[in-house]
Amino acid sequence: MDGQPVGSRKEAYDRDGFVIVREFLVGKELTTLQSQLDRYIRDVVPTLSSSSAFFHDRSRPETLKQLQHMGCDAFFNEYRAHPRWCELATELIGETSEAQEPEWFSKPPGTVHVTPPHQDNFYFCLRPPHAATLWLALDPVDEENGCLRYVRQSHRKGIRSHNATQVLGFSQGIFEYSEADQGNEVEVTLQPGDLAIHHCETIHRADANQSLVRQRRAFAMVFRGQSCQRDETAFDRYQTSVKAQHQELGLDAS
Ligand SMILES: O=C(O)CCC(=O)C(=O)O
Repeated sequence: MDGQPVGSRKEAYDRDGFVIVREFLVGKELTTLQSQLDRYIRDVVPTLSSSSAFFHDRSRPETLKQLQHMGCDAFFNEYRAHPRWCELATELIGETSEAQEPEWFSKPPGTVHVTPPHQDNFYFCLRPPHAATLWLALDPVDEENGCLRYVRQSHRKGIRSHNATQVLGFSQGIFEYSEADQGNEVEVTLQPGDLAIHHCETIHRADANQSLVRQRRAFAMVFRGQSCQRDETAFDRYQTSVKAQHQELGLDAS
């Protein structure tokens, strides 16, 4: 996707279920975040349980593909309150919003790792669905290395049925992903420091990284509006399916 959407950011987000903010982080702010991520991966990841750091192959550190629960680290816990992120999330969600624990996503070159079509709120179970994911590119991201693909306006049509996948980190996906969904996909091409923001009910997916040399890394924070409540029954159901997947894959319980 090239250029800014027509209209204000909030209008585009409400209409399409996503919006792109180019050069959201530049210069020292971007390099500081990148060097803190390097530190975290070097010093903290080796101490984490297998449910906080996902690898394609744990014996090969270069195959690290996803980090969650990053609030265990002082820098990343404080980063949740970063004013520019909080102000943008509050503007788009339309109410005061708070960041959850930061996450990191990677599709290391030479691995086959697709992101199945899904809606984040199938996982979060928030009512009303006043939440958004802010996804910051750390590398140039395009079709070759597995850019995000959003289904335009899918956030207005409710939660679709999801089924268990074999993909660690994305335990549930939409199996009935139609040609119409594919026809409404928007490919999100980004440069490092560009930000893609999606509503928690926007369907999105990504292909595997086809390149054998290019990285495809991103840092993300989910923001929840203050009016959101978690539907605990639905969330328990989801957690049970995640635990079953982790057990099947031989990961630590948590
Ligand atoms: O980076 C990816 O491929 C997936 C990210 C994602 O699904 C999300 O942040 O909601």
